[in-house]
Amino acid sequence: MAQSIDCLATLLDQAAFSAKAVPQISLSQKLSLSDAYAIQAASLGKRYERGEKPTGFKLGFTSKAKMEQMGVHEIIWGRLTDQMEVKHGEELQKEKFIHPRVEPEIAFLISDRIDRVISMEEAPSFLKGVAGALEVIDSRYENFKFSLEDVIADNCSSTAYVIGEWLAPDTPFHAQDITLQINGEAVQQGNSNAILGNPLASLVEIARILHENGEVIEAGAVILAGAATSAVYLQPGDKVEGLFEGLGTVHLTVAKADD
Ligand code: OOG
Ligand code: MG
Repeated sequence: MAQSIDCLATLLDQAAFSAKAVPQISLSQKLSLSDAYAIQAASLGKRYERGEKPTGFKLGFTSKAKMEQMGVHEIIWGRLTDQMEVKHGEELQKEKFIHPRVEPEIAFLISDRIDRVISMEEAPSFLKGVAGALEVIDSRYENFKFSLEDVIADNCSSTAYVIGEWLAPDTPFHAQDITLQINGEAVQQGNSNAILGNPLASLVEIARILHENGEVIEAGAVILAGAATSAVYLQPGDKVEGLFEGLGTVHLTVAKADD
């Protein structure tokens, strides 16, 4: 018998909480897109009950590199919480995750509540800041494999994020080179225009999708525009740097295995 939305939300929440992978839901039951977003909302509800606070939204599969790496070709969105934010100088404990990967992103800080569709021309007026960022994703599914509906239900693999220094919103972030470096070696290279042609399009897109879903973006929210390159698995002791042309460097350290 098919499991209920709430059972599946508990399954995914527990998988994240205990860092233990579960089989893909789509292998045993059919989910619609609206079921998938309902599971996501219900599983986040469990985090809020434990005291986590929403901090914003993320988009996924906004670049070709990501779509091809994961075999999903539609834009998805997920929810960020304060517990996912890696504070300055904090190390990531790999054992708290299943199989974490890191990817470079552009982040926006929202200045005013957005509760409607906005155009590309007016999008800059909703920005309080822009920054380079690193997102850590950790699919709760075995082997990091999923269908479109599976990954949406799993809050789009969201697990942690680091934001670089917030810069003025008129700092150029379009068509800027991005390099993901691990232990001093460039492991991914891309450009911010790989994100929907311009990362600002991610903001326009999420405003539209959230409006259709009856959700709003609050002032002070963080938006992760989606990775510009493929994601790379993290190992204990890794020193990760996102080098963002015009936006500076974002650092993330994974604790050594014996720390
Ligand atoms: C899903 C999340 C995708 C992005 O930036 O494209 C994403 C995944 O790849 O596990 O965060
Ligand atoms: Mg991402």
